[in-house]
Amino acid sequence: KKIAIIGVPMDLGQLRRGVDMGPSAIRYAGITDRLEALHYEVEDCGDVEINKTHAVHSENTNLKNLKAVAEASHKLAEKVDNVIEAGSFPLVLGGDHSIAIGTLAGVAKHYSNLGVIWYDAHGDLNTAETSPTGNIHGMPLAVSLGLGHEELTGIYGKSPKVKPENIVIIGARDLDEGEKALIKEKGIKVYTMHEVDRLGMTKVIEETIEYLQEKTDGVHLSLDLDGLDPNDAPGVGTPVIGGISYRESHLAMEMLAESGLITSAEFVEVNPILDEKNKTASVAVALMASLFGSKLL
Ligand code: DIR
Ligand code: MN
Ligand code: MN
Ligand code: MN
Repeated sequence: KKIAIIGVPMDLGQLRRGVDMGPSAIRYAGITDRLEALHYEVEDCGDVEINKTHAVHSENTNLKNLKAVAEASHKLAEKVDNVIEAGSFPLVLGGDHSIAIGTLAGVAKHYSNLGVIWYDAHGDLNTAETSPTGNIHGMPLAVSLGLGHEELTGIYGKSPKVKPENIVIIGARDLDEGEKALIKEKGIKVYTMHEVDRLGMTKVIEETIEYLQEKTDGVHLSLDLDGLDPNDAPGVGTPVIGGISYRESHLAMEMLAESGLITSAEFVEVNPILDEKNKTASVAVALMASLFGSKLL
């Protein structure tokens, strides 16, 4: 039972500075100690280097900081690949959600039918054509489906990295028009907040496990802290009211832990500058502990 922590101090996938300090904030909140207390062998691999001097606007595209994001994604993919190769569970700490492009590229090399649980207020299914912002953190799931700029879809091997029928989005409540169209076109399974309210988190996770269990050979959890309600996770760049509660999120992590389904994970968008006394990083650490089997009794 080995876990490898990989920090990604990336803030170029969106416009609010400070999310690059997410990995530090999560380490400060005690992630290594929490996981070691659960009897895991934890290796902190340090941070992927982000070249901020490449953070310039590319020509012929509205994608902000494309070069820097692509370069970091490649480095992260390589790191994740090596960690899995060495027999460890990759636990990636963000950084903005653009890093999922690299994480999924590295993970996808090891599975022929990778499943993805996307826990987020947003769909992250925009492309350069549909994005209202040009921010790449709103695009990583589309990129992993093979949609978007080839400098991103082409990172680290085959594209697509994941099939639409192997994706489950949980917590969505701010979907852009192009994202809604893509969800319908591809038949992607989405539990918006409507379904979370209506079914309850127990049913949502039971159905998610049943949906992915048979057809996948590995499942990646990509958890954007803005999936949670801003009252519980205020330190995020794009908060959306009416989100998943702290307890519902723990329940989800606990059920996923019991299922043994998850083979890699990332926790992203923790911005300590926007936070209240490192509350959001602490919530992230608590959720990671639940994901790795921590119980109340
Ligand atoms: C928005 C925000 N849909 C965009 N996306 C965010 O810029 O594409 N994703 N915040 O987590
Ligand atoms: Mn996101
Ligand atoms: Mn989000
Ligand atoms: Mn939006």
